[in-house]
Amino acid sequence: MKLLLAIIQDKDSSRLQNKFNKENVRATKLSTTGGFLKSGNTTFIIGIEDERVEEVLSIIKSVCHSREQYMTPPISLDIAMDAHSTHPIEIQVGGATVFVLPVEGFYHF
Ligand code: 2BA
Repeated sequence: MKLLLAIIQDKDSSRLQNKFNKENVRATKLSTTGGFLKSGNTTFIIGIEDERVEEVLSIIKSVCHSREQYMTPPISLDIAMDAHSTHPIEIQVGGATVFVLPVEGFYHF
């Protein structure tokens, strides 16, 4: 068995959840926050048999899209303590960041 941690964009989360239910993939959905953008994203915890890992990865790949997002870097001060205005920069987010971990034990009481 493997544990998948899939960090995806909120916009894709309902569709992914529906697809998991349809394909009988058991998952838990968490509301999370990206460390860089400091905005909301969604993390799915998925416990799945080894032979279904590729299937789950391709479901995630087919549902989750990458999108451009803009962020304004924090105002910086130079050595003379003058504030420099900063311009929004474009950032490519997603489709999905997925970790695949081995599972030592699985208990379902
Ligand atoms: P955030 O940390 O909010 O990052 C959002 C997007 O900002 C990233 O998209 C990436 O394009 C950019 N980014 C992140 N850190 C950066 C940096 N130090 N410099 C420049 N650009 C940076 P994704 O790579 O698609 O990541 C989407 C979300 O997945 C991340 O949201 C974070 O919540 C998670 N994530 C990505 N890599 C991770 C990792 N190695 N460990 C844990 N979580 C990760």
